[in-house]
Amino acid sequence: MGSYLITGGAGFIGANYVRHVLANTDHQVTVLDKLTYAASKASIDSLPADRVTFVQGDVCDADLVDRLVTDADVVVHFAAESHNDNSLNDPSPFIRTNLVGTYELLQAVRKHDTRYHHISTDEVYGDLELDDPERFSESTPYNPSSPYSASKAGSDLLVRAWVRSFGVQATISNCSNNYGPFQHVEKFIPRQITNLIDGIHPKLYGAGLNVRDWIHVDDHNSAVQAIVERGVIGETYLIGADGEMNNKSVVELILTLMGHPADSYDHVNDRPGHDMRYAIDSAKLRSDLGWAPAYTHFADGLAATIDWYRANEAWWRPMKAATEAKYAQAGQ
Ligand code: NAD
Ligand code: TDX
Repeated sequence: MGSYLITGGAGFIGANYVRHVLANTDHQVTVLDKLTYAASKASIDSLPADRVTFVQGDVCDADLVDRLVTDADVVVHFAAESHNDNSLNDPSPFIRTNLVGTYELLQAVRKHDTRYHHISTDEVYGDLELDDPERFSESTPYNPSSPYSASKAGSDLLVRAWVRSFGVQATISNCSNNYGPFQHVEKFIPRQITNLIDGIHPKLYGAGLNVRDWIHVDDHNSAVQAIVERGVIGETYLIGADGEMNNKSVVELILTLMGHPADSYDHVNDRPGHDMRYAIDSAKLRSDLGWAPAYTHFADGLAATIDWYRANEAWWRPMKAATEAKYAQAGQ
């Protein structure tokens, strides 16, 4: 039995990861989360108190981070400012949390020689043309487009430098777009599902031809666990489930699954600098660590996600009005 420190465990992927660790290991978990607007304490409130300790705090708080890392065998760092649209309106919390927060964690795991896994995104690689035959791989050069992706790219590079210069016991994963339960309604898929529940048309940025490579959050987390347990120190692993689809097709599928005509959506203002396409080649993860996704049919995972939002309105309702008010200001 070991002790995991999971940062950002009250956010979307982190909360699902805490559940994954509880269900699949006998480890104790401490969650460190600032409880920003993106968090929902309710996502982890019902978990067993004898296995999960919650600490409200900031990853930029060096003393707190050092104290929590002292007691941890493994640190998995999910905490971040995560939404591209917000990073275009105000980059400052992205620079602070994503860069300074990662720096503080690296200093602490360096001091205590603690195993560290860094959660990152495929957006660090920039974007691909729609007809590019290549996908992102571990050797693709970094080329981030937005303040969010630039801050994540910088945090990845800090990890690589701390491995090389200080021998920190770290691994990095870069994953594609996640969907599933407990995702904030600002994000594309839950925004459209909850809009339809509220009788509002889905909102497509621009022409909707941008492609994302969708993966169910449980598959992301099973890959993270494989890397934590069996990954080679100093290595980067790309996580993806061959789920490329353009935004228009995703909206049409949501509309169909929810019993509406497939064309009843609105086009709204495009995102400035909008990345065209992300696509992950996860061959290294599959061959080196024997990982494979459990969700191989996007429509099935999406239908289950729609059911979850229908059944858990009490979870997302408190965030919905403020989120839509912010989008309305941007004409989105
Ligand atoms: P999220 O926005 O849902 O959750 C982020 C969590 O971090 C929140 O609970 C928030 O309160 C917490 N947090 C923010 N600033 C903090 C700080 N200074 N100190 C402590 N806690 C803080 O994000 P998510 O979608 O769950 O993403 C988690 C991680 O996965 C991020 O690192 C993100 O870059 C990465 N990622 C996300 C996706 C995706 O599709 N959502 C894909 C690939 C990688
Ligand atoms: O209402 C919308 N309409 C729309 O067309 C919203 C919210 C988004 N979009 C488009 C923009 C993107 O092309 O849908 C796509 C997905 O948008 P987001 O959910 O905002 O995700 P994205 O910007 O692709 O980034 C996500 O995946 C990578 C996560 O938010 C990041 O944290 C992760 O790193």
